[in-house]
Amino acid sequence: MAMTPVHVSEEVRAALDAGRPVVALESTIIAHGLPHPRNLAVARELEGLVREGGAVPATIAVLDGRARVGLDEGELERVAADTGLRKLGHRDLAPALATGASGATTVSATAFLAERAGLRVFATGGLGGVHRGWTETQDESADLRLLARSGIAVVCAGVKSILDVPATLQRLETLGVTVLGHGTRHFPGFYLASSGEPVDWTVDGPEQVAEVLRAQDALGGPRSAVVVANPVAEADQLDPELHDRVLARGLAEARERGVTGQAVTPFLLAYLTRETRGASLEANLAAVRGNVRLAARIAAAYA
Ligand code: PSU
Ligand code: MN
Repeated sequence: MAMTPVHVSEEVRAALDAGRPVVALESTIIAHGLPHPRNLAVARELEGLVREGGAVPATIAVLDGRARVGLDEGELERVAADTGLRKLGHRDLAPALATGASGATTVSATAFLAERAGLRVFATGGLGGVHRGWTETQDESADLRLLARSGIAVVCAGVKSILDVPATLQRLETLGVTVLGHGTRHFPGFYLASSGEPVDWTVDGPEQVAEVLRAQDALGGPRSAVVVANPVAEADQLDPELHDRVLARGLAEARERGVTGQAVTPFLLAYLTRETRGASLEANLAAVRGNVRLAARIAAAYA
């Protein structure tokens, strides 16, 4: 291919060349994880939070067969408004590029493209992982395998609580992905401050995370991600009792309706938003904002 398939925006390119901090943001959360039209406001807000933290935002998506690292306002609007946008994991990138397709990138595709572009820090809401009922469906997000091979720090509120959290933590251990609890000894629970599961390592503040990244750089060896698990504030979390009750119903409904594959995660997120009358959405947004703020400070400390 003559043209480079990964197009880095001018602003992001300039920041990278000057060694200034840049934070990657994914687009699936915008296109498929949040309700329209709130999603556009959120996409803009997240970019603004990165800037306030002294870093340059690089939202990543594939538009008309070109992978884009750093979107302009019109492109961001397209990601939020185009209902025909596909959901692209890492494995979908080549066919999307080859066929001129457009799509939002999941954690796996975003982490891959971010690393290709030379970024080190990435913020999202919650990672994908091992789904409940895995023994029957074999549904495990491609996020985990890709993170095991990407030298990127991903700041998240743990993994989505719709998943089997202990099984996902076990997979991360097997895959050799470093997991740090930021200011917590427990793995966060996405909508909830804690999943109840312990973490092996606790770090405090962006400077300490940057130290871990520098130590990883110095060690060399196979690249793998550092998951920075940053809990939502308890004041902003979803009521745990409501969470458990609505999630149990949502999981049952997904099964009854035969929702499978890529549709499972968006279905459950939308179900929770509807059935908690927006409370889960607010908790999700609070978590993402916190992650984006922390990611900007980590990128700045590392730069
Ligand atoms: N975090 C959120 N909302 C989301 C996601 C993450 O707060 O919608 C997306 C991410 O893009 C993640 C994807 O990669 O959900 C996981 O989808 P799946 O389980 O199909 O791999
Ligand atoms: Mn899946």
